[in-house]
Amino acid sequence: MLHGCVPWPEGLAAKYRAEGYWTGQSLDVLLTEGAAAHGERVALVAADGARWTYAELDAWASRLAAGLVSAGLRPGERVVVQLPNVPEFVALFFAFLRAGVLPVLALPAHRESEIVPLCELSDAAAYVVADTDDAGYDYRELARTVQKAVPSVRRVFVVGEHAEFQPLPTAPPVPLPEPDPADVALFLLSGGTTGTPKLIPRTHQDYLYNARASAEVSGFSADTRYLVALPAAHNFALASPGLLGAMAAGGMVVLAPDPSADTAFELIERERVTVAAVVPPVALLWMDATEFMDEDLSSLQLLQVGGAKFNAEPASRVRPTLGCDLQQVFGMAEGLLNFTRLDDPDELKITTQGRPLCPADEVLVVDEEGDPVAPGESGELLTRGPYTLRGYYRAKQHNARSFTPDGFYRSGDVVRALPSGHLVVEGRIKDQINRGGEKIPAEELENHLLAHPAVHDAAVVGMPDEVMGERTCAFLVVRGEAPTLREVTAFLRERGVAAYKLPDRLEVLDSFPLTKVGKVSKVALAKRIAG
Ligand code: OOB
Repeated sequence: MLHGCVPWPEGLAAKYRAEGYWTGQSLDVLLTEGAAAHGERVALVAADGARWTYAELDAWASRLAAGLVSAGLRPGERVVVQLPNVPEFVALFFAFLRAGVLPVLALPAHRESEIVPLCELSDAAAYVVADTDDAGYDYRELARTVQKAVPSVRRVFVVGEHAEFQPLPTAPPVPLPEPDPADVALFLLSGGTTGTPKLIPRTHQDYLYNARASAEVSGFSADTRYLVALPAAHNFALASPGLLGAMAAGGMVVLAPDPSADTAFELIERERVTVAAVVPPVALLWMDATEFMDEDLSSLQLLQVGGAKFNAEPASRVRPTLGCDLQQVFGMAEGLLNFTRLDDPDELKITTQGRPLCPADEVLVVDEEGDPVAPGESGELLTRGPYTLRGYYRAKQHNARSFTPDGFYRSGDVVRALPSGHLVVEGRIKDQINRGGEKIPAEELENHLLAHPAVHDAAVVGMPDEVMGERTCAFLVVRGEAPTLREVTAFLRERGVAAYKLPDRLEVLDSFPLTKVGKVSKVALAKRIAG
C-alpha cells in the first residue's frame, strides 16, 4: 500500500476476500464493464443536456488517461481535484484510476486556507480546477496562489478558459498497467476535527464494494436515473451509492450544478430522474418548493437523505409532499455507511438513520471508558470493516487517537442501537459543527479567529437551527474593542476560509467557562447559546 497509509491486517483482509466483499478488481471496472456490457446506454448527462454513452465515456476517459501520462504524471502521484458537477469530473475520475494517479477530492467551496494545506499534505503534483463558478469566483486566481505556495504543484489543469495554465490533457489511448486492487485509488477529505486537513485513502477494492453494495441496498438498476445534486466529490454523491453506484447498476447519471429546487426540479422533470441524494436542509427546501413549483416530479421514486440528522417530523413529510420513498443514510467519508432498507417499515425509515451496509461491518457503542454500553443505551460509535479506513494518510499521531488499538475507527458520533441493528444518531462528541451536512472542524476555525489582532481567545460551538440543524457560533474573549461579525467574516474571507465555515454569530465574553480540569467547557458554551 502507498507509503503513509495503514493497510488492513492480513487476517481481516483474508476474511473480506473470502466472504466476497473484496473482489480483487480495480474501481475502473465500473466503466470498462459498463462499456463492454451496454456501451450504447447513456451513462452521463450534463446540466445543459449533453450526453455520453458508456462507450463514449470510456473512450473519453482513455484519452484523458493517456493525456495525464504524457503530461508527465506518474502512478502513485497525487493530484488535487477541485471541480463542480461537470462531466469532466466523471471522465477525469476514471482517467486517474487508469493512469494510477491518485485524485484528492476537494470541494468547490474550498479556498486558499483549505487547498494550500491539502496540496502540501498530499505533495500534490498537479491541481485541477474549473475556470470560474456561477457566482464569478475565479479558481485560476486560487491556482496562482497555490502554485506559488506549494512547489510540488508542477501543473495546473483548467476546465474551461485555461488562461496561462493548461487545458485537460488528452492523447491517443495507450495501454496502461492494471493497478493493485489493494492499493489506494483516491483520497477523500475528512470532515475533520483538528486544525489541519485529514486525508482518507480509499482503495480500489474497498471503494468498489462501497459503490456496488450501496447501489444494491438502494435498489439501483439499469433503469436508475440518479441526480447528482450534492458536490460529486463528496462520498455521499460519489459512491454511497452516488454516481458510481448508478454506474455499477448500468444506470444514468444526471449532473446538477447546484441543489436548488429550481435547478433540481427542472432536471428531474427533463431527465425523468428516479433517485436523488440530498442533505436535510435541501430536503426541507424541496418539500417547501413543491407548494409553488409545478414541475412534474412523478418519476422520482426515492429520496436519500443524509450527511446530518434528518428529524422524524420532516422525514414523515417526504412521501406526502414529494411522492417518493425516503431512505435515510448515515455515512462518513471514513467508511461505514448505514441505510434504512427499502422494505423497512415506515417507522424505521422515519425515526432511524439506518443500519450498517455490510454484514462484516463491526459496530460498537461505547461509554467514556470505551466499554460497551447496555443494549439500547447511547454511546460513541466505533467501527471497523471492509470499507472503513484503518488510518488517515500521513497522520501517525492523529491515528493513535482516532483508532482503538484493535483498529476500530472512533467516529465521534453518539448513537443508540435498536434491537434490529438500526442506529439513531443522538449527537456528537467530536469537536466539529455539522452545518446542514457541511462539516466545520472547530479547532481550524478557532485557529483562524486567534490570528485576528483583537481576539485573545476563541471557542466555536454549534447552535441549534431549524433548517440547518446547526449553525456556527464563535465565542470570543477580546483585547480592546470587540470586532463585529461582519469584520470577523471579512477577516476570515481574506485568509481564504471557505464560506460555509464562516461563523453565523459572534458572542463576546469576559472569560470562558471551564471544565473541572480547566479546559474551555464547550458543553457550557453550547448550552448558553442554545438558551
Ligand atoms: C457524510 O460524510 P462526511 O464524511 O461528510 O461526514 C460524516 C459525519 C458522520 O460522522 C456524522 O457525524 C454525520 O456526518 N452524519 C450524520 C448523518 N450522516 C452523516 N449525522 C446524522 N444523521 C445522518 N444521517 O456525511 C456522508 C457520507 C456518505 C453518505 C452519507 C453521508
